[in-house]
Amino acid sequence: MAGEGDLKLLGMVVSPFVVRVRMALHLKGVSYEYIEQDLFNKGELLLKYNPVHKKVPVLIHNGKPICESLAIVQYVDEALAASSPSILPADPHDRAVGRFWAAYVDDKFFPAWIGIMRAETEEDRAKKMSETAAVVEQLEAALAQCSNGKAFFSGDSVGYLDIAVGCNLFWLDAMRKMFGVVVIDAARTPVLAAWADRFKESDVGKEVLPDGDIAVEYAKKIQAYRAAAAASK
Ligand SMILES: N[C@@H](CCC(=O)N[C@@H](CS)C(=O)NCC(=O)O)C(=O)O
Repeated sequence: MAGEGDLKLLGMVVSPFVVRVRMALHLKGVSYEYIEQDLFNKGELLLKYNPVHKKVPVLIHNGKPICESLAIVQYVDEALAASSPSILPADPHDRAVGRFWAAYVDDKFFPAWIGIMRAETEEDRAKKMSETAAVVEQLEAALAQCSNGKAFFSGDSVGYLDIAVGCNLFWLDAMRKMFGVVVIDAARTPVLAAWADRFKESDVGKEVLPDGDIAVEYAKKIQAYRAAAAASK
């Protein structure tokens, strides 16, 4: 692993945004200190280095913070381990298309699957599932557009859009275990489903993607916390 000065990552183990950054650091082969944050009781470091949003991830490079996972991934790509292959595509149009779809993932896909997770009735969950299915169909089209028939969004190997989407996959596994729902359905979106299997089997998938069970445990803790808060009202 390459040394790049003092590099710290403020994170939370089940945050897909943090996982995304860990994937970028792994792809670049960069070593760093990981500091887990308690988001129910935010610590001094997080408040100091991300005073605007007070959210993880925050990468601190030689004392200077970078916030927002997609901005961090780009920073990691541009500023660290220059001799490692790039995460973002080299071609400016491909980069712009990658950024467009990464923004779509965060603006549409993440809120869609979180909606399934947070649904309070089966009826609501079914409604959120069908909203999410429409978003997933767009991602299937994005994969066809970006991959040119190759194994990953970025071509023959994992890159920017692969980690932008792939960091969410362990939560989809958790929801399958918790509610029996299949968000990336091989019957509706076969190309994306095959990509998801390949991504999980890739080096970065195996080394960095958390196990779905960790997300199940976390979701149960949140449910208990919300139930206790509602009962004490
Ligand atoms: N757009 C941000 C999202 C980061 C985010 O939502 N982080 C969550 C954890 S998954 C967080 O820190 N939440 C704390 C809070 O909302 O107070 C990014 O891409 O980094």
